[in-house]
Amino acid sequence: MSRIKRVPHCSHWGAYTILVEDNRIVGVEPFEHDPAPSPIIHSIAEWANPERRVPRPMVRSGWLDKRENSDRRGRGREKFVPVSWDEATTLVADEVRRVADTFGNASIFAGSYGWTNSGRLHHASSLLKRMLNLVGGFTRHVDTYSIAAGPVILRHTLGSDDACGGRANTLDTIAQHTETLVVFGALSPRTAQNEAGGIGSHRLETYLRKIVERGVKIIHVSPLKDDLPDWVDAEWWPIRPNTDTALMLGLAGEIVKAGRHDTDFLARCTSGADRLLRYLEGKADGGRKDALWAAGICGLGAGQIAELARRLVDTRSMLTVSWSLQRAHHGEQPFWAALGLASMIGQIGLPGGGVGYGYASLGGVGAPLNLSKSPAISQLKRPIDSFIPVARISDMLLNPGRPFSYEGEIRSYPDTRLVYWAGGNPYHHHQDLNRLSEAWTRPETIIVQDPMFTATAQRADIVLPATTSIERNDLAGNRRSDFILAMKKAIEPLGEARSDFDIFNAIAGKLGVAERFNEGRDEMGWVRHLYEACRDDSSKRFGFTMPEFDAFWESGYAHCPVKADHTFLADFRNEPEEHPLNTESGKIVLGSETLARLDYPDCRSHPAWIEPAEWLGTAEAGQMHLISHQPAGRLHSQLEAGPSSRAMKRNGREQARLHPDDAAALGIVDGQTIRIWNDRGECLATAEVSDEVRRCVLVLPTGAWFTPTGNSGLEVAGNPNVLTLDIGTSQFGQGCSAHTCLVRVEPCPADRRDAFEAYQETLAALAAV
Ligand SMILES: Nc1nc2c(c(=O)[nH]1)N[C@H]1C(S)=C(S)[C@@H](COP(=O)(O)OP(=O)(O)OC[C@H]3O[C@@H](n4cnc5c(=O)[nH]c(N)nc54)[C@H](O)[C@@H]3O)O[C@H]1N2
Ligand SMILES: Nc1nc2c(c(=O)[nH]1)N[C@H]1C(S)=C(S)[C@@H](COP(=O)(O)OP(=O)(O)OC[C@H]3O[C@@H](n4cnc5c(=O)[nH]c(N)nc54)[C@H](O)[C@@H]3O)O[C@H]1N2
Ligand SMILES: [Mo]
Repeated sequence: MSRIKRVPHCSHWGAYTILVEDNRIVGVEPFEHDPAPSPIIHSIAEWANPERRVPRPMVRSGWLDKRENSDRRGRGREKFVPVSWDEATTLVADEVRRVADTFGNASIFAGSYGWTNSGRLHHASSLLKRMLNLVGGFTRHVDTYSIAAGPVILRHTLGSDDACGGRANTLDTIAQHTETLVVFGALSPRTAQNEAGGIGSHRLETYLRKIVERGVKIIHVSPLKDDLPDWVDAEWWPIRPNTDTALMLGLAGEIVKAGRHDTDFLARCTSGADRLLRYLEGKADGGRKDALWAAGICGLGAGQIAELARRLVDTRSMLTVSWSLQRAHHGEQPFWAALGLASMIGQIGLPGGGVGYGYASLGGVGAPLNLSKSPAISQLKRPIDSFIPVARISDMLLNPGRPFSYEGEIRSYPDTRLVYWAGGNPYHHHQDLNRLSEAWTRPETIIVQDPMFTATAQRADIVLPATTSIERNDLAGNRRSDFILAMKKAIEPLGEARSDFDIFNAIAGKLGVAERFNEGRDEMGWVRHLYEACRDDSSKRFGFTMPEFDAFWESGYAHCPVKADHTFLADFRNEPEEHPLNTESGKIVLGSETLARLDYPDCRSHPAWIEPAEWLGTAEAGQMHLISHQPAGRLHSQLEAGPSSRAMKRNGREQARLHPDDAAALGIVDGQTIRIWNDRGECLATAEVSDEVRRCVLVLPTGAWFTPTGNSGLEVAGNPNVLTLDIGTSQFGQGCSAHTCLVRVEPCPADRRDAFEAYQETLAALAAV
């Protein structure tokens, strides 16, 4: 008779106990200390479904024959040939050596962006970088798809990116002190489900309930009403996408026009305020920036804007800005303009006042700050300094040697010969996937290491099957989580899959650096070692005792030392000279000497409204603004076939939300298949007609597995990245501009539907190795 085993585990969406019987997952129970567990925990059994897994190491047939001289357009078309692990790791090691010796290590691109699993030992891209740093290095990436424009501009204007990395005012102080809360974007349990590296307790709703109980006045600025839960009593301002900068500057200008800006705060704590004031007063480029000016751009009422401007200075006011706002063309501006507005109000550094970024974008932003070290395996020292801004991958592959600018410097793209991706899915995350497909034909060799046979893995030359986290031991934790959590092995590896650590250790062996890679530790040796480093740190620096390793491993969790009730920049506000910021002036930069010198038209010397490349202000009749936000029932493309993800689909496709008036005008009814297209691509989705969406806006979540069909390339699963725009936010930040995108929509023409079935056959043939 078999017995049910209880196995503590954790993922980016939280901790849970896996119930296992005979190597099968028979249930999942939420973590006892989690007040609001994520439904995604009930999808994890899908990892054990062999249908979407890479069964064994495989090599594309054309590459096996001709290596670097293969026809690279065979990627995603030719059959894969199974090989042994020994053969696969030899091929990989030989390729690393060949490219490094012939072209130099910068020709190896191992940025390998992606969320992988929450385990801190088997963190695929960290291990890849650790291995390659032992053999001469690689070209990496800087910043993330989540945030790039934002942290770049904040590092320059606040001296660090703490304000968008979860180190601004904690939500408990906002719940206690704020009187007027302006939410730009979302404060949503949808996104707060996840935290990079795991989360113990989901507390957003607890704080939101306190905010609601205290009767805080909430203004919600977003094209989508359900970016706030429906039980939060807020005034919804359905703004035109990508125009928040104008609203912020209009509010600031209105405050200045009334002479109510905090001149004392501006003088003591900011530099270059004159540049911004001149612009707001219309002395720089003609027009005064006030409520009327903003209303015309944002599609809101001038009266409500003027009234809010008064409220912001009359009450304790806090601005929260979602990360999504900077994932758009000129994404630096809303982050900087919010800082400009908060400086005019003058409440930065007061409890419940000022500005913060990314609340609820991840579950730990706004939670009490985790003070001690969080577990991480070292990537070791970098022998070379070659990088690209993360979202410039297609630009890099298409334009070797071409110069690019970033943070005020000019560098050039390397000549990429080898791409190694472990734990990320560019055919999920990158914009303009048809352009990426062209760029993908450029490197000589592409290696992908993933448990799943993703669109990216299907387009590789060498595919290495990694285990999922439930097939090995690890630990989770990060600087925004109040717990370190055990991730114990629940089931045996599927097929021939091996852990990321074992795969890289084997390749390191073939490259002659295994001892330095593994430092003599095996899996459990490392798990223990990473935990002990955190335990030591919390005891030495904070006198906080975490349990011994064995007790932690047995119970599945350990508390970390945290600081609640945190007010960002309180010390700086009180004594700016004693606590200078790491900026050009030591103060908050509202007018930048550096940017004045650089003289970029797309990132000027003060926060400014600069029209995005695509927006409703210049749209033709019938064009709609596409918002491709984060999917509710999964993390990105992960567990896309799991029950929590499938529950969000209709007719097997992602749902695209649009306003009833737009639907009526376009002849679309709820539940109908629609075709969405622009010059870059086309996809299908199921229409969901809803009055929670602003007019002329279409909301289609990311994460559907990229499924292009036959010759037309029509994408049939509903992946918005066939439509999105692949340009940098500006020459300064070079972030991704996913949220800047115009599309057209129509009921799906009948002939397009058959393409779906045809493609299913192609896929089945490809997988049959
Ligand atoms: N249009 C549009 N596009 C966007 C965004 C948007 O708002 N709009 N958002 C962007 C953002 S913020 C982000 S962060 C990115 C996310 O982009 P990604 O992080 O690339 O997306 P994931 O689907 O999480 O990809 C993780 C991959 O790791 C694999 N994996 C999981 N566990 C393991 C493991 O243990 N080992 C290995 N080797 N692999 C593993 C998974 O199977 C999956 O293929 O998408 C970006 N793309
Ligand atoms: N369930 C789930 N949660 C996730 C993820 C996931 O894949 N699934 N991914 C995680 C990751 S990697 C990240 S980086 C975060 C991202 O966190 P966010 O960037 O905060 O999330 P998004 O869903 O992209 O955007 C939030 C909302 O911003 C609004 N918005 C978009 N453009 C504009 C605009 O121009 N103006 C205004 N005012 N609002 C706008 C949209 O209505 C959208 O719903 O989410 C994390 N959380
Ligand atoms: Mo992200």
